[in-house]
Amino acid sequence: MKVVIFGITGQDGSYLAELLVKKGYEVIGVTRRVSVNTLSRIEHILPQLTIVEGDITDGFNISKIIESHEPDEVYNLAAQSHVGTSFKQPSLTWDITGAGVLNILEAIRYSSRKDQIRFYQASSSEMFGKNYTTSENASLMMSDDKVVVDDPTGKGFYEYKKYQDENTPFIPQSPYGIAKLAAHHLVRNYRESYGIHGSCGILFNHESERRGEQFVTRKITKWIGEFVLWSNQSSMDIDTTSDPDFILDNGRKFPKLRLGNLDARRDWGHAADYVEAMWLMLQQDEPDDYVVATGETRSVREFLDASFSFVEVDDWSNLVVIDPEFYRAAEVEYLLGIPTKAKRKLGWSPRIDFKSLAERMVAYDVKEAGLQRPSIQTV
Ligand code: NAP
Ligand code: F7E
Repeated sequence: MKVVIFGITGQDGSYLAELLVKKGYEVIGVTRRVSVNTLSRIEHILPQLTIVEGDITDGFNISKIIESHEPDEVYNLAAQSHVGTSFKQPSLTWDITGAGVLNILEAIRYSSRKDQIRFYQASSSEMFGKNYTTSENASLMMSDDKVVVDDPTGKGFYEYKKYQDENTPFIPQSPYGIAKLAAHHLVRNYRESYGIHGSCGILFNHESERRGEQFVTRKITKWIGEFVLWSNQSSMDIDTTSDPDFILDNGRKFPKLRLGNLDARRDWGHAADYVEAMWLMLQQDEPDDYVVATGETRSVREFLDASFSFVEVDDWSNLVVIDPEFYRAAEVEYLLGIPTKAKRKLGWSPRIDFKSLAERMVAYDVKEAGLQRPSIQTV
C-alpha cells in the first residue's frame, strides 16, 4: 500500500509517518522548499520515506504528485495551523488551509485512480468556534437538565452541560477556523458530487513532545525546561517579585513566561493517539466525519498547574506575566469533544490522559534544555 502525506514535517505528520511505516506502507511525504531544514521531526525515519517537493497552493504540482505516485491513501495535514497567526495573515491562511485543500480534491477528482484513492482531511474543533451543544438542545436529555453521554474513557457515564459532537453547528471564530470549515464542506461536497472517498477528522487539540513551540502547551513546557536549567544554577533563593518581567538571582536574570488568556478551555489529547484515528477512518468502507477528542475539558491555567507541579513548583503566579500581545481578536473559550462515534464505529479511544500529557512534555523539555545548555543572560 502506498500513501502520500501532505504536512509530513509537522507534529501529526511525523507521528502518522511512523505509524504507517510500522504498518508496512510505502510512505511518500510532501515537503515545501524553505530556507531551513524542516525535517527534524522525521529525521529518525527518513531512510524509510520518499520525500518529494510540493506546496498545496500549487495545484499542478499536487496533481503531478498524485498522478505519478499512485497512492492508495492521501492524508492532508498541511496547513497554516496557528490560530493567532491566522488573524495576522488571513489571506495566506485562506490560501493554504482553505484553497489548498481544493487543489488536492481537484487532483483526486481528475486522477485516473479517483475510485481507488481514500482521502483524509484534517478538520478542526476550531470550526465549532463559540458554539456548543447544551442541555437545552442536546439529543440525550436527562430529567435534571443535564446531558448524559457515553464516557469515552469507558469508566461509566459522565455528566456534561456543554460539549461539541458531530451534530453541533459550526460558528468559527478565526480566519483559520473559517478556512478549515470551507475545506470541511468541500470534502463533503466532493464526496457527494463525485463519489470521492473523503473523510474528515474533527480533531480537538492534541499536543506532544513534538508540538510547535508557538502553541500554548509547548510554549509553557519549553519555558519550564529552560527555567529549571537556569534555576539549578542558582546559588541562593531566586527573586520573583522585585521585577515585573524578570526573575532575578544574584545579578542574573531570566524572562518570565508571557501568556494571554489563561481561562480558555481546551480538550487536550496526545498526537500519537490521534493519528491512529486518522488511519482508522480510511480503513472504513464508507467515508464519514468523526470527532476525535478525550471528553475532558481543561483550562490553560490547569495545564500550568499540571506542568509546574511536575517540577515541584506549587505557586507559579509570580513566574507568569499576562501579556495582551497574546490575546486573540476573537477567542474560542470552551471546547469539550465527545468522541462516542469514533469509539463505536472505529473502536478508537485515547490512551494518554491530561496529566500524563503535561508530564511527558515537561520531562522532555527539561531534558532537552539540559542537553542544549542555553547561554544565561547576566546583568
Ligand atoms: P503543524 O505542526 O503546524 O504542521 C503543519 C504542516 O503543514 C507542516 O508540515 C508544514 O510544513 C505543512 N505546510 C504548511 N503550509 C504548507 C503548504 N503551503 N504546502 C505544503 N505543506 C505545508 O500542524 P499539526 O499540529 O501537525 O496539525 C496537522 C493538521 O491538523 C493541520 O492541518 C492542523 O491545522 C490540523 N489540526 C491540528 C490540531 C492540533 O491540535 N494539532 C487539531 C485539529 C486540526 P513546514 O514544516 O514546511 O512548515
Ligand atoms: O491556544 C490560549 C489561546 O495556540 C490554546 C491548533 O493546533 O488547536 C490549536 O489551536 C489556547 C487559546 O491552540 C497563549 O488564546 C493563552 O485559547 O495552543 P493554542 P488553539 O488556538 O486551540 C486547534 C484544534 C487547531 O486546529 C489548531 O491548528 O491558549 N493562550 N496564552 C495562548 N495561546 C498561544 N498560542 N500562546 C499564548 O501565549
